[in-house]
Amino acid sequence: MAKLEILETPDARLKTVAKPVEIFDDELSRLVEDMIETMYEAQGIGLAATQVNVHKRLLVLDVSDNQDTPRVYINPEIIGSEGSETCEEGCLSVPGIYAEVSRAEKVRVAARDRDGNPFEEDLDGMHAVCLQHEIDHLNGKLFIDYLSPLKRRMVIKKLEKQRKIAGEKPAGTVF
Ligand code: GNR
Ligand code: NI
Repeated sequence: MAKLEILETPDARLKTVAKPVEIFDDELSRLVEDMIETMYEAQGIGLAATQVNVHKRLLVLDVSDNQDTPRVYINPEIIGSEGSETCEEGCLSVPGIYAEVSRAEKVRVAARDRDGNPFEEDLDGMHAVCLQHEIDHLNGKLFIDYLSPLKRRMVIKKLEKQRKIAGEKPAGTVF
């Protein structure tokens, strides 16, 4: 198993629209396992292939309390939705930023599992929020794209500042 590198905004590769998975083979299974491991290591509740620079329609998530129930969605499609709900979101590709986003409250999703078998599910709560967030990644979209232009500029400024601080040597360190 291998931990994968997670792309961070403003990396243009995060804007790539992912292509459907056509071949369900061992290579895909390995990618699924690596994505699950990467999600847990990064302490995320979801991860889209786009975030690890693989532009295939595949995502993993785990919204369970004990982080012991990974779920895999390949070629996911939202085939029904109802209601709307606002939730504070974060993203491994937008570190340190949290903002309220409004999405469908309940969704019905059609997808395939890692063996290529189709399934459908009705989701709500955090499961529905996370699935919609991950499908956005597959379409090249980030949660900050929903913010007003002003708020988004503030977020980008904050990210630049965070990055500058992270790149500085800690005070007193002699190299
Ligand atoms: O870890 C994550 N937490 C989260 C919180 C609220 C709404 C969505 C998410 S997904 C995010 C992991 C991530 O960036 N997935 O793409
Ligand atoms: Ni994300």
